[in-house]
Amino acid sequence: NQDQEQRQRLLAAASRFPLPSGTRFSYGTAGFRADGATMAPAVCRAAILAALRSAKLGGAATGLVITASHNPVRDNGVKIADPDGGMMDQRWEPFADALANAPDPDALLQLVLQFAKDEEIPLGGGGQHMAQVLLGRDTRPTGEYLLDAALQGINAIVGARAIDMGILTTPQLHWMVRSKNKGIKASESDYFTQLIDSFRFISTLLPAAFGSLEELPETDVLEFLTSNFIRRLLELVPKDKGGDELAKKLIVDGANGIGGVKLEQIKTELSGLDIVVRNSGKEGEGILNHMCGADFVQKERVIPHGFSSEDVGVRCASLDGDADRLVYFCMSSTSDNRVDLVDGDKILSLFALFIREQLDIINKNDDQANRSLPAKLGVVQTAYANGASTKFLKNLGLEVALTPTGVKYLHKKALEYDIGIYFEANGHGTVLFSEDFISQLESVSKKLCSEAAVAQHQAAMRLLAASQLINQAVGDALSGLLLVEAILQYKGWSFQNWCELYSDLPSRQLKVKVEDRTAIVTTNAETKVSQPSSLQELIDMETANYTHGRCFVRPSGTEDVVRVYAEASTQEAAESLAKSVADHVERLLG
Ligand code: G16
Repeated sequence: NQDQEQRQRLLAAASRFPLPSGTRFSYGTAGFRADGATMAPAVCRAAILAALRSAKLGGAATGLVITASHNPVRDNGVKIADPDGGMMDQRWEPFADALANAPDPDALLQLVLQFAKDEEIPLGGGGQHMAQVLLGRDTRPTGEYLLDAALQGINAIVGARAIDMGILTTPQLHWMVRSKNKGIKASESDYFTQLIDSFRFISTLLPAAFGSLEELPETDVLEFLTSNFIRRLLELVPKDKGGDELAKKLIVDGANGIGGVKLEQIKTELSGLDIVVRNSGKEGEGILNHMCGADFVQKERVIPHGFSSEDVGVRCASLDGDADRLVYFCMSSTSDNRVDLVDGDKILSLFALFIREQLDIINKNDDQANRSLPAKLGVVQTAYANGASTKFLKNLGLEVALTPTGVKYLHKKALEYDIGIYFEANGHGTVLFSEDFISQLESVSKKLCSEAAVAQHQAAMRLLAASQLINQAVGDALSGLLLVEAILQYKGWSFQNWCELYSDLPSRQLKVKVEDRTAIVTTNAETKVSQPSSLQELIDMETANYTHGRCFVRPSGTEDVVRVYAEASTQEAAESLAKSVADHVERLLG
């Protein structure tokens, strides 16, 4: 019978990928990660979990991406997407941990049966497709082998269907999961169309194209969500308004990962941009994330591999290995190997400025109590946010919230706002527009249209297009890059204008290898150490020696290291503070 078949399938999958003795997986900042060659048991079990999660939620699609993102090429891992496209609900993390570490097939079977009972998950294939999981993977050599482990994990749940979407960026897969569950077309070409159309709309078309607003067709929310409206608008626009003659050069470091590959596919359709991809992942160009990519550039602030003196003065961007992080940089010379960095904090600041500007245009002349579009706009950062950025955002009058590291925390917080902008300094983030706010924006834009309030109407349209462009599921380097470029084009800003929004406080980040990084426990959004108790006293003591000193330590959730972050009034001071605290960490835990 079906119950029997369910048991047998689980036992078979667990026996196929046994957990080697002594192995322990831990669900970290963004799922499981380890040496790729050891990951099959964790991937198979994470896939069982993704299928169970789908079954629990009435068969809504979940997602699983095989990637270790910014980690070295030999590593691999899994990220799990919930039906809304965000990271898996944190309440399931303890089960994910237990499942990944079940010592033998029988223990795994009992764990699943008990969990299914507790969570009232229907098992045994009651419906035709009681669960579906979309699968994606990055370009790592262990990806294909681990895909097989994932397929077997999904097949271990009777009635579950695996849909392999191929080699993708992590945010593409998250976007597909979200779109599929909303009943929107969810292929890669739909993703590209949405990005390209909304980018063109904000950057070049809207400011210039419409002499008469009578030409604008009626809209509704669904049309916006499917992007048809933007398509129709583009059809109305004369072909010569594309702005290609002013194309600006942008060099993109693809980290030798999947992001560069995807950008190559769409770059010729991005009007106003002349994109050159370096570290594109092509044979012979270099190793994934090695001396290149967003993590390298943001942490080391040096010129990535593949760039030369010919690139001095050109605006450059770096993606990470699975293209969910984005930073910008520019080289003023090659003599000292340094770059001027625009990190996630400054991307956030640009987005916040743009959005605030559009809201102000819409609400122009309306008094505080009687705004056309009252909006709760909030920003979310982590302890890594440069102090100067937080000050800048607060000076704009914005509410700034702090969460622990990990998009799963920032995303959740950002959902509390009408427009929630979240970014980690490392370049991972996005802008979330609530559906209720989108509806309001749409009706306001219609009203403004009939009143022929041109500037206000256009501002509303820009925000609607931004909500289309920027990935609503998760941080996405490609959509982030296009929103940055659209805003820079719209504002007529250079890299320098953007850089000068504020000056970063000098900072330094170090990694310390210790025996057991979990010995460090933090509190207050990771700004303080609670264990070992003496460590916080030592950090406070060191920090007190520096003007504008700030320092914290936390165990990484993606690498086997403790991270130390320090800020101070000079670069030397920041380096010295980080170093002295790193020494304490090493002495206490080494
Ligand atoms: C992941 C998470 C990010 C986090 C980063 C570093 O990024 O998605 O939210 O900032 O790890 O985390 P940790 O400091 O705990 O190692 P990615 O790009 O590697 O997936």
